[in-house]
Amino acid sequence: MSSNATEELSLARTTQRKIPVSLETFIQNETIVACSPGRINLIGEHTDYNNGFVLPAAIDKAAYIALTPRADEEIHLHSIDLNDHFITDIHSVARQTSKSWPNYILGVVEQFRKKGFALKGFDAALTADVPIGAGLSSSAAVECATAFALNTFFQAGFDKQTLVKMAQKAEHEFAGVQCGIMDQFASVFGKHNHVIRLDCRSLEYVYEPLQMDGYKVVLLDTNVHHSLASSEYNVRRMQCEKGLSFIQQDHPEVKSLRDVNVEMLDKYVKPNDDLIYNRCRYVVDENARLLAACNDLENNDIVAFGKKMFETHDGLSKLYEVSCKELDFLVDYVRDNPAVVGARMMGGGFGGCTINLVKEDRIDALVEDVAKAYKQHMNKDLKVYIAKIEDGSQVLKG
Ligand code: GAF
Repeated sequence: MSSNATEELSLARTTQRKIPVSLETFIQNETIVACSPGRINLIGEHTDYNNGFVLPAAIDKAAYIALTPRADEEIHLHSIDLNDHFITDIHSVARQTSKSWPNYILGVVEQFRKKGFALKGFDAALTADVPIGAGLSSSAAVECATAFALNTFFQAGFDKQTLVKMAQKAEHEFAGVQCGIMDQFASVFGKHNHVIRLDCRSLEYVYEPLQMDGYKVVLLDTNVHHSLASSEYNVRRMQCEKGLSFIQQDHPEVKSLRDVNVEMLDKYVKPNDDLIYNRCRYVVDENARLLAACNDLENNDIVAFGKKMFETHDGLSKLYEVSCKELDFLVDYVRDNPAVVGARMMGGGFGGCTINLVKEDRIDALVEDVAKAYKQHMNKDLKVYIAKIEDGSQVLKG
């Protein structure tokens, strides 16, 4: 981190995103346009639903929704990117099994209904440049953009935290993933060039300036998304709860894995179940690792921070078992490369991106090398994104 005045000034800048050209034909006088970004997470993976800490940031890639009131009671959804249309009416808002994308909008509509708002007909057009299945939380981006647009539509006046929780509920109830709060929180609360150190229990947070002199956050996309991602995610959540229940028999005051230490795991979980022990051990280690990594950031010790990212990956791969051969390959391949100080899989797992801290002047050479090796060993094309850290949700036209 730097105390340089010019840099501090530029860190404080906010970004006004622009309405995508593809959305323009869907905009009339009374149309509301909102957007919400995808996210990265520097460290603290699978800790959010264990009431622990996370260190995410919102990125430049976002979902945009244009919402126009209709005179009738119908809801017409249009996905510009998928060139797909979905029609329902205000009395039939329900989780869809035939196609998934409408769920991310309808799930949020349902949350407004549950809060007592009488639904009204509308047209919604959606476009996003957050890659789907890349672990950058395209679903949270759509949910949060929808929540922001509907907040204006209903003149509901909900604060950001309420909208985050409504978007998370939509993911639980309509997408069927029992996610934690990280993705929606980062999407809404993101801040230009800052990471969010979020306590997922109290929802207290601090913005830490992300200044990594000479390094950049590079995302290497495996281009795979294994289908067990959401089912295994829910299984991990249950496994954490199971581990907790062993401890709670003697320690009812312990409310989540965030309150647990290794001694407790050794005493109460290990004798009962080795697999559950491994899952819980990863979470307990990761929470401690995140807190130590925050000190590294404070001390501007990017090398120490990066080392912890590799440790996180090893825990996710071997103890938590949410990695896959493509993610492991990408992390192992850069492990001893002096241009890379840290790398790990990011997000829920079973595909998507690795997050890498790479020396700026070595990025091109690294990408060329990794892409070639990835093609050779995994027979797949690598996609690469340089993460730009931007602001969270915005209403672009109210
Ligand atoms: C997914 C979930 F949506 C988040 O809540 C979080 O648990 C993450 O996986 C893993 O850290 O993105």
